[in-house]
Parts: sequence; C-alpha cells; structure tokens
Amino acid sequence: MSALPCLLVTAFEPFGADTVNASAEVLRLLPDEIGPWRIEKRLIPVVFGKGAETVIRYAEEIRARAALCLGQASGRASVTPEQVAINLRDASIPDNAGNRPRNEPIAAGGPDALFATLPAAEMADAIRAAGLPGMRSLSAGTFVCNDVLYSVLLHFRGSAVRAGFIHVPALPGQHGIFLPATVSAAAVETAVRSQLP
Ligand code: PCA
Repeated sequence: MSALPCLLVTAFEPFGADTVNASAEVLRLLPDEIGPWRIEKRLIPVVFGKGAETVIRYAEEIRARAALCLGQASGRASVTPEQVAINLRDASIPDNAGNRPRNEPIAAGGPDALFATLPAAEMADAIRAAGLPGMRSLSAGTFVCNDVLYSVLLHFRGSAVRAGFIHVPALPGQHGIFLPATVSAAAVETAVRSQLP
C-alpha cells in the first residue's frame, strides 16, 4: 500500500430515466494520484440513507483524510462545488430503491444546514482560473446528493476528515445542456489540486 494520504472520491450509479451517470464517467477519467494524494475511487448507490452509509464505510475502511463526492446535476452547464447541505429529503422521482420521501428531515433534531468542509467557493474560483466552467452552488437540492453530503458532514463533524461535493453537468446526448466528461474531470482535478495541496 502506498504511503500517500488517501482521498476518497465517489460517484453515483445511474438513476431515474438515465442509463449512465456523468459523475461515474468523470470518476473513471480521474488520475489515481493528484498532487500528494492517492485517489480511491468508489461507486455508491442512488438510495436515501444507503448512499451516505456507503461513503462513510469506504472512508473509514481506507482511512481517508477527506471525502469528495461527485454527482450529476442535469440542467447545469458548469461544474458546481456545493457549499451547503440541508436537513431535508424531498424527492420528485423515486430513488433506485423506490423511496420517494416528501418533506422529511434527514436527521431528526439535526442542524438545519451544514457547510461543506472542503472549500466550495475557492474550488469554483480555481476551476474558472484554469479556463474551465465552474460555479459555486448554494443548493445541492433535496434528493440523494444533498442526503449524502448532509449525512457525511454530520458523521465526520468535529473530526479531522473533511468532506465536500461537486455536481457535474450531464454528458453529451443525455439531456439538453451538457459538458464532456473530459472537461468535468479536468475541473474536478483542478479543484482537488488547488484546494487539497
Ligand atoms: N444526482 C442526484 C443523485 C445522484 C446523482 O448523480 C442528485 O443530484 O441528487
């Protein structure tokens, strides 16, 4: 096993009407090392609760110092680091296990919102400085991506393990607005290189 510190990077399986998930394609294109980090790549299910549990289990198994989760945001044109996760599940389509929660908390009694502990605004700035499309996002939605970011942040709250989330646009041919996976992967790599030096 290499002595490099370990960064867990996750992506999602396909969901809804899609047969591919842009985040998984982007994950595949990432190198196995970025700067001082060994990148451990894992796929996670698009299921409320289970997606986050899977990230937490992998992070603990490989003793990750940080976890960066990737997801697809159809309709977005830029790579968008997320700054905030909210304590809310509200699904307009079922997840991959058929769950469709409406207006429920993720963690009863938990904080209304948690900030990502990887710097979203700085990541977006670095992506743009590299000539790539990047924009900080202030809403990860209320579907499984928000669920994962919120639950992972809550779990690692007060620990040294940092966590963040980056949404990538759909792939060419998937939906109206798209970005090639190579461009999204270059943006994610830039974000890691600049903010996890
Ligand atoms: N995007 C969804 C869940 C899985 C994914 O890739 C979301 O934005 O919540």
